[in-house]
Amino acid sequence: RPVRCRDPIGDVATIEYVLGDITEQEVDVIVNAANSSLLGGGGVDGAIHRKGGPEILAACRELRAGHYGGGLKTGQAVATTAGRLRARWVVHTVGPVWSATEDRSQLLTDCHRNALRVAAELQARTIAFPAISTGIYRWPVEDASRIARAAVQNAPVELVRFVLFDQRTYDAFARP
Ligand code: AR6
Repeated sequence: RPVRCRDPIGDVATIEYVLGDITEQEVDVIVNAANSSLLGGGGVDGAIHRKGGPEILAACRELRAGHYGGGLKTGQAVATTAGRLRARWVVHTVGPVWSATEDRSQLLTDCHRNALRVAAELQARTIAFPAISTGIYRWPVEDASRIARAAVQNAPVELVRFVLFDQRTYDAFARP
């Protein structure tokens, strides 16, 4: 059963935290923690393509054949259909790989802000984010949660939902 927690400091958009699977969410936009190829991968990316079906990959291939011939750069975001998912769109973004020697936090902020901008352009009102970069890209979850929460302040939508896949990640994000 999803656990919900309302963020008391979110001012414009409601910000909530759910322990669960992002592919199940009934929101306008689901954000995918993709890679620059846009052609799929593991983690949440793999789950979105598996459950959303081949229409999403077909749309990604079209992007690669057109404006995104060189792939999607880290921090940028682009929308496709959500295929068979309950959401209307998937917004793909590429998180930075964690680095112990270089501060890449602006790129993690950019992921969130650019995904929100694309969502607003689509006139989406509700959006769900996974914990971008905290899996295969190894970003420490406490630090990633601080950056992600700050990045969605004053979001141009009605609802921002962070969907966290395990208890430890949920606890980091939902902490007051
Ligand atoms: N719902 C919500 N969160 C999930 C789900 C799900 N169904 N599945 C995994 N997570 P990751 P990254 C969590 O690795 O670190 C891919 O191969 C997961 O537990 O998916 O940004 C891409 O193609 C973790 O908390 O994304 C890239 O190559 C969070 O989602 C690379 O991984 C992010 O983990 C991107 O790595």
